[in-house]
Amino acid sequence: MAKIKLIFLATLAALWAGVSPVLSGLAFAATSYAIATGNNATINEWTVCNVVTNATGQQIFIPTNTSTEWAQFRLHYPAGISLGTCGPSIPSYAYRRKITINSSAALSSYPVKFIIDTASLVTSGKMQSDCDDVRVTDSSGTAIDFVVELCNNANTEIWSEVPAIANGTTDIYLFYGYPAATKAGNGINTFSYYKNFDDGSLAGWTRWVNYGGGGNDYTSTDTNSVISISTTNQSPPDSMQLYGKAGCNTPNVWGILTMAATSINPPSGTYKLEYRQRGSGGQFSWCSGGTAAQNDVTLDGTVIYSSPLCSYTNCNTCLRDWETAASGTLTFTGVARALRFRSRATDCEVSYGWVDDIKLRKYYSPEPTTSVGPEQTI
Ligand SMILES: [Ca+2]
Ligand SMILES: [Ca+2]
Ligand SMILES: [Ca+2]
Repeated sequence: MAKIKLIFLATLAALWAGVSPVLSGLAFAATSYAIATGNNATINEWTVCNVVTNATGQQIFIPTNTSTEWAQFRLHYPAGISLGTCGPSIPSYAYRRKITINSSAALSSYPVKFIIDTASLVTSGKMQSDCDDVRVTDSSGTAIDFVVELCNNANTEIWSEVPAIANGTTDIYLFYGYPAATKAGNGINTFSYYKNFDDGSLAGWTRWVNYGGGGNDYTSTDTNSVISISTTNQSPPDSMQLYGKAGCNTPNVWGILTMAATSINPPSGTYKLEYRQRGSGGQFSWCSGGTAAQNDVTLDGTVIYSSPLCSYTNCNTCLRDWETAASGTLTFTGVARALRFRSRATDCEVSYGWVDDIKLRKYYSPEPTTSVGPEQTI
């Protein structure tokens, strides 16, 4: 019995290490109790709140989300201690998670990304299979712009344009669990430029042909040059397809097929371009001797990203499968610039690929990091 008591005291001491103001005069209450109105939870499991405060609001307990810790708390709940505010709520929503942003600078209207396994949430019936019930708010519950990419996936990316990020930590909240919710949020409101082609439209994009010095298969009417919205064999669906073939009779001359958006003109500042790509380059052509194929991106004619150079000799290793590609740091000064995605090939080679989820976003280095808190039942 004495040994058990010692273990208990040691555990309690460790549990309350650093919170000495409340160690004296503990009065243990019953092992079950209600939470004050407004905390939106019941303390019958260990994912209710992330912070517990005493009667004066002093933080005294930060559960690490282990059943042992919460069991200790339940058994030895001191009088005069109440749960801190768990966080905002949205009517009809069942679940909430706190997303903690860590930043080394104060940033405004800055898009941050966090990753969450929505496939598991869909499987367990907690989230709509199309992620329509996803919402994001700031710490006061005010809705903020967001977009969901790769819904129903183990690595769903949710980008949120946070109005004010502090130098230090900033909390935002993810909500889900409302079967009647309709889709909200979009990339256009979240980023400085966004295109995911999910509307099946190439509006805003024009085909821009460059012979790269004389390639002979790329013309605006050549059937070897294909630009389309494609939904075939793709995940995610609905992306921009670029396809082209270089001439076989003009060796060592690039043919270039380009889709251009010339209206990229965000406020002055530092940015990064990011997008997904699949199957870029490296496809063996029906002619022998194809030597090079490549997709790249230019801004005012300067290459800001290149896929690996591929040919029939390394075709298998060159295949890409919805990898995320990104430019380096980009500077805009309030002048519209020409953004172009190019499919390039030379010497009988074929280059094709798909591009999706194109986003131009504010960029600060080092980028803020995010961590996703445990699910809280509202
Ligand atoms: Ca739905
Ligand atoms: Ca916005
Ligand atoms: Ca898409």
